[in-house]
Formats: sequence, structure tokens, C-alpha cells
Amino acid sequence: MAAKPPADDPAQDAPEIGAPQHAAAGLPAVGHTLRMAGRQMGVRRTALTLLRVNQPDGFDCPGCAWPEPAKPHRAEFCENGAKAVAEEATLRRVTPAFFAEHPLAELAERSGYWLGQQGRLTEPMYLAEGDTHYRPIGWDAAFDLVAEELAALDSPDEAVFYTSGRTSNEAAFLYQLFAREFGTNNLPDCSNLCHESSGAALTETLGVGKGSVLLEDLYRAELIIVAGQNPGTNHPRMLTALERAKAAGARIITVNPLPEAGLERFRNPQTARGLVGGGTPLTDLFLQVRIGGDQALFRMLNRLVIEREGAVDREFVAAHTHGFAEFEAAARRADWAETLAATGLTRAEIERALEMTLNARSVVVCWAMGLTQHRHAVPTIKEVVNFLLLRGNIGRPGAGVCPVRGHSNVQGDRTMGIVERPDAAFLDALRREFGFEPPRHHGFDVVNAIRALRDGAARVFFAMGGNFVAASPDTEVTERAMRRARLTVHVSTKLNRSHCVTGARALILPTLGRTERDVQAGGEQFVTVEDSMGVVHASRGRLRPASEALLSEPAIVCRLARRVLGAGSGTPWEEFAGDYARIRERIARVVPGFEDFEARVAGPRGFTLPHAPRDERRFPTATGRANFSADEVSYPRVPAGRLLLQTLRSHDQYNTTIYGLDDRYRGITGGRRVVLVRPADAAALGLADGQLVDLTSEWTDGTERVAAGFRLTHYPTAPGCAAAYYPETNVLVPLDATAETSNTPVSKSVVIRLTPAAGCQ
Ligand SMILES: Nc1nc2c(c(=O)[nH]1)N[C@H]1C(S)=C(S)[C@@H](COP(=O)(O)OP(=O)(O)OC[C@H]3O[C@@H](n4cnc5c(=O)[nH]c(N)nc54)[C@H](O)[C@@H]3O)O[C@H]1N2
Ligand SMILES: Nc1nc2c(c(=O)[nH]1)N[C@H]1C(S)=C(S)[C@@H](COP(=O)(O)OP(=O)(O)OC[C@H]3O[C@@H](n4cnc5c(=O)[nH]c(N)nc54)[C@H](O)[C@@H]3O)O[C@H]1N2
Ligand SMILES: [Mo]
Repeated sequence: MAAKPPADDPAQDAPEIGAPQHAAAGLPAVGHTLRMAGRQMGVRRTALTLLRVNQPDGFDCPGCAWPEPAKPHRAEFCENGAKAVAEEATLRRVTPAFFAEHPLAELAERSGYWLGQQGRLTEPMYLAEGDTHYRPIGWDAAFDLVAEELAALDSPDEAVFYTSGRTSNEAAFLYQLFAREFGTNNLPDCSNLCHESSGAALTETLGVGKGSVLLEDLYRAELIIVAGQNPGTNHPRMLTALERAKAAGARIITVNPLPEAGLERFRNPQTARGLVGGGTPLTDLFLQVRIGGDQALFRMLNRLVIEREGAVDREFVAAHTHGFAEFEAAARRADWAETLAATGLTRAEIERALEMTLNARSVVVCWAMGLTQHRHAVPTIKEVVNFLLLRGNIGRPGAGVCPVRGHSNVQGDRTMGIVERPDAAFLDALRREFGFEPPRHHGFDVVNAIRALRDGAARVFFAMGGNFVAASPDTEVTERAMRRARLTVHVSTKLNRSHCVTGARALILPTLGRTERDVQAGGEQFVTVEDSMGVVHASRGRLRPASEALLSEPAIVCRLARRVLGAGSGTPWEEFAGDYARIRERIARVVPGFEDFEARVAGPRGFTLPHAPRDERRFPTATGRANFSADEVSYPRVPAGRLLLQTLRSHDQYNTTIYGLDDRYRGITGGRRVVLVRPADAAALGLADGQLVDLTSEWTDGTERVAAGFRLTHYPTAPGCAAAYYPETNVLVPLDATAETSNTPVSKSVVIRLTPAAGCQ
């Protein structure tokens, strides 16, 4: 753990605890938004910038991946989108003088919050081997250095090319092309930490690893189940969609160990009634499930549907699915005692959910990290698919699967080929279009990239955005692994922890953000992104770049590729950098669904990618049908005297970017080192509200990991469950604790014990 931070870096373990709220947004949110944005951007820039968010001629919000409605509201952004914009459009700057003033050793002691608060990166910076400070370096010299280190590798597979989810389609397409021309599929991305489990489960069962609903489907659904998601904080504009669905008669079931304010009641800041009134109650039935109990819950619901006369859509099952008999036999074995133990729910609650299901002609299930970051995440999501298939709730209006993506273009990056296990058809298309032989063997995902760095099998780490060190599990192991690299390179907008934990040599390459004007040889450019529902549209920045020295992400990839690949590459990198339409031309020829890309993306709302199960009830799976699955039901077992910890986001953060130290809806202000525990659980452990405790995670191999100095906070979470913020608690998640199949770290179920803090507080 870092030593006590300096005085200008506020301590984060002394929060004030108030009462949790029961409604999200409304007037307090508007005031909060403007204050936060104004502090970073000033008042005039705040107004001008925020009005461009998610408008047809503006830029895509760099916050979440929630889609824009066909007719966006004049203020089609939310409180947290505004914070994301302010964080990027800030007037604060990190200059070479800043790096001269702050040695690396000091930066490494700073909190992530402080680092982010310093402002936008302005010039390429280089840390030489053994040096104490980052020093300015020219772009050409920086690319020479990367080329030199890449050339020194024994194999291209000793390099790792990470991507976070803000990268545009154009940059992502070029980046994967460069990595593959260089000779590796080592393209881990933030999806590996995020919705990989959704992709794995949906590809196997439905044949497409993406959601099958559009916004209109949500408006038409009669029942919406929101499981393992906190939209009030992480996808606030989704609340507007839920409000509209409710107005049209939908009912909502929330499945969550925490009562999340945004799902209880929503006060829409876009309407007068929402601003000052009591708002709309959203949740009709709150199922306070135990962490990891969702698979058991859906399995029991499935048994009950099967047992109910006439409830199964036999016609759909016969015409479109595979594996029903085996699944039916497994579902009929679902056991009440086990279900109640796994879920912590009552039989009456589950039966009420059943009646709501049977009363709804169309059902959508939405989910996020509460389902994806468990050891049994993939079977859990497959059970959700079983649930929808049973009543034909796939491939018709108002029904379907809705995995709600995180980063604003994480889905698009995958579509563009940022994936460590590419399919053969995609590689064939690359070969045809660019005339080279792409590598066929699989590359590293995030966890395997860390193992490779740890074991010396990977020696150059390059990141297109993100904050790999802080976002990854097992912080101490990951940091040690990163320090073994020969070279670490980060293309970034803001300073973060990953710039402070480096290989022998390190580079920071500063880049343009979404909000900024991007002018290249061919004139002003726009980029494109894909939202959580497969809608692709343009994004055009308008602000003056944070510094003259910034290069766009596509320009960085092109210049790097030319330098590294030289005459060996037949790809017209320079032409691509000058005019992004040339990149889109190639995407149109390589990626299915992008035919006539340039013309179709010119429309104000872009276009929707095809989705066979949604559009035609066609399931491109191994069996050619939608697959039922009959996995064993499992749930986390917690030894006596221990709790199950989930690591989650506060209201004032965007992943590892900390905007502020408050979590308003949960009633926590001025600090982040808190652990939320049910009063009865705290009492049973002999611990008091407000007491300072250490968190120790216990992993099956006998190893232990400690996060010290957290304020125990009474909170009405499900029994036996605890919650604390990420990334402070990533240190507790063992590298080997990953989901079956998807290899995603199990950030939502870590067995911990709480003990009075050992420190001298
Ligand atoms: N403002 C803001 N917006 C964001 C982000 C951000 O950090 N800040 N991050 C973006 C990203 S990358 C992502 S992936 C998304 C994340 O969006 P979310 O998934 O909403 O984020 P988390 O904070 O991880 O919240 C997980 C939710 O699942 C619940 N949960 C935990 N365990 C379980 C379980 O076992 N079962 C069930 N049913 N529920 C459970 C938690 O109580 C919590 O409500 O948001 C995106 N949008
Ligand atoms: N314990 C625990 N760990 C988790 C999670 C959890 O719930 N619990 N959630 C996981 C999830 S869902 C995700 S998605 C990952 C997130 O992992 P990442 O995507 O790697 O992390 P972020 O914090 O989103 O990255 C923030 C950094 O991105 C850079 N950046 C911002 N905008 C741009 C841009 O436009 N271009 C470029 N080049 N850089 C930019 C800035 O420098 C900023 O510091 O974390 C995962 N880790
Ligand atoms: Mo995510």
C-alpha cells in the first residue's frame, strides 16, 4: 500500500456517512453536474461543450455505451456523462515542467484521484532506464524507441497491445491491423475484465455475442428485469428509457444485493416534473439476491415456468432451439432448499417474479458487471438465455437480451477486430484486403498478458488508452509484472497509475480526446463508434485540442506502423492517417455489416448493424439453432466468519478515474476507503459501525491478500455480502480467480475476513 499521501492529496479513509437516498437525479444532480464541470472547464466552455454531447452534429459522450434515442433531448447527457466530458475538456494541463517538478518516485505515491486532477497530458514524455524523471521526447524519437524495442524481441508474441474501450472504430481497426501485420494476436482489451462472460455465453447460445434489443424494444417490453447493474450511476440515461417503458405499462424487477437509489425512483432532470417532483417509482419487485445467487434464481424460475401448464412457447422451442430435453430434465431437478440458500430470497418472492414473468408477453433482461464477474458468470448468463428462450423472448419486438456495455466504444472495438482469439473468417478477410498472412494462433487476454509479463514471456507492453495497472486484478502481482517489462507505452489523455508503474523504459504518448477537433492532411475528420445496441454513428469533436503537440489515435498508429513495419507493409498508412474515410472504405470491405459505411454513417443517427437472432430469428451457432444449456447450478460458498465482497463503482468515478470523493446516492461523502456491511453481519463479527478495519482475502491456494484501513459502514446489503470500491480493492482479487470460459477476474465475489485495523490509527 502507498505511504500516507502528501497534504495536497486528500486522505480517503475518513468519509462522512449519511443515509442512503431512494431516488436518483433531479435538481441536486443538475447543480452537482454544473459545479463539477465548471471547476474543470469554466462556465462558458461548460455550456458550449455539454450542448454538443450526443447530438447529431456533436460528439459521442465518452461516458457509457447507452444508445441515444432517435430524437435526442437538447440536453442528451447525464450527470455522469458531464463529468466524463469535464474530465477530458478540463483546462488544467500536465506539461513537461510538471514532470520536471515531480520525480517518478513521488508520482508513484500519489492517489489515482490526485493524478487525474492534474489535467490533460500535453507532450510525449520518456522515462529512460534508471532515470528519476520523465523527460520530453519528440514524436519521431518516441516511435524510433518503440521500433527498437519491438525489433529486439525474439518473437512478435513477446509484445502485448492492450486497448481500453474509448478508442474509435477507425483507430481500433488500424491498431489491430498493425498488431497482426507485426505478427501477433496479443490484443487484450478491457472487455476481458468486463463483458467477456456475456460475449462467451451469448455466442454459444444465440450465435452472436451482443445484445439483441434496440431502444424501441425496451419501450415495448412488458417486463424488464435489471440484474446486477446500477444504472443510476453507470448508465443514467437508461433511467429515462425505463421511465418511458413504465409509462407504457412495463413492470420492472430489480435483482441486486444492494438497494440502488436509481432503480428505486427516478427524477428525470430533463422534465419539469422530474426536476422538482417526486419522480417515477421504477422497481415493482426488488429481489435482494445474495452475491452470485443469480444462476440459482433463474434456474428455479425456469423450473416453475416449465411446470406451469401452457407457459412454455412450444412452437418457438420446436422451431428454433436445440437441447430442450436435457435442459428440461436439469431444470426439473432445481431444488427449493438450494435455491433459497443460494439466493437468500423467500419462496414467495420468487413466485411473485414467476407471476410477473407469466403475465408479460414480452420480456427483456438487462445486466452488467453484477452477472459477468463471477466464477460461474458464463453459466449464469446462459441460464438467463434459457429463461428467455422458454417463452420465445428472443427475436421479437419488446423482448431479448440486453447486456449493457461499459465503455462508450468497447463493443465497436471488438467489432473492429480487437480480440485475442479472432475467428478465421475475419483473418481471411484481412488477408484478402491487405495481402499479408495474419497470425492464426490465439493471443493473450488480460489475465494471460499479466502472467506472460510476470514470467518474462512478454517484454513490451503497449496500451491504447485505459489504466491497465489499476484496472487489473491482484494489484501487487500486476505491478511487479509490469515492472519486468523492457518497455511500457501508454497512449493517454490523462495521467494515471499506469504511467507510474513502468518497465525499464517508458513512454507516455498524449492523444486527442472525443471532444476535440481532429484535423489531418485531408481536412477535418470525424470518427465512428458503436453503442451497446449495435448502432454505429459518427462523433465529431469541436474543441481546440488540449495542446498543439497531440496526435490523434489513428495518426499515432499510422506513424508507429510505418516506422515499425517499414517497406515490409503494403498498407497505405500515410493515406489512412490523412483521411479517415480511407480507413472506413477498408472496414466496409472487411467487417460484415459495414457495407456502404461512409454513406450510411453520414445520416444523423447512423445505422444499425445486423443481428441475425434479433432480425430473423436465425441463430448462427454450432447447431444452427438457439442452444438451451444444462449447466450445473453453483454459487459461492462462504466459510463461517467470512463475507463475500463485491468491488464496485461509486457515483464519482469512471472506472479508475476518480472525479470526486462522494457516492451521493449511497450517502457517503469525502472518502472512498469504506466497506459496506449489513449491521447484523458486523455485529456477529464483533465490529462496530465506523470502525477502521483491514480486509483480507482468502484464496483457495492458501494465499492471503490485504487491503488495510477501511471504514466499516452499516449498509442494507444482502446477508453475508459486503461491498467496497474498485480500484482500491483490486489488490484483493487473485490473478487466478477468474470466470470459467471467459477468464474474467471474479471482481464481484471475493471471500474476505474483516479484522480491526492493524495500523496505528
Ligand atoms: N459514471 C460511470 N459510468 C460508468 C462507469 C463508471 O465507472 N462510472 N463504468 C463503465 C463501465 S466500463 C462499465 S462495465 C459499466 C458498469 O456498470 P455496473 O455493472 O452497473 O457497475 P458496478 O458498479 O460494477 O455495479 C455492479 C452492480 O451489480 C450489483 N451486483 C454485484 N454482485 C451481484 C450479484 O452477484 N448479483 C446481482 N444480481 N447483482 C450484483 C452491485 O450491487 C451493483 O449494483 O458502467 C460504465 N459506466
Ligand atoms: N475490482 C474491479 N476491477 C475492475 C472492475 C470492477 O468492477 N472491479 N471493472 C472492470 C471493467 S468493467 C473495466 S471496463 C476495466 C476498465 O479498465 P480501463 O479501460 O483500462 O480503465 P479506465 O479507468 O477506463 O481508463 C482510464 C484512462 O484512460 C485514458 N483515456 C481516457 N480517454 C481516452 C481516450 O479517448 N484515448 C486514450 N488513448 N486514452 C484515454 C486516460 O488516460 C485515463 O486515465 O476495469 C475493470 N476492473
Ligand atoms: Mo467495463
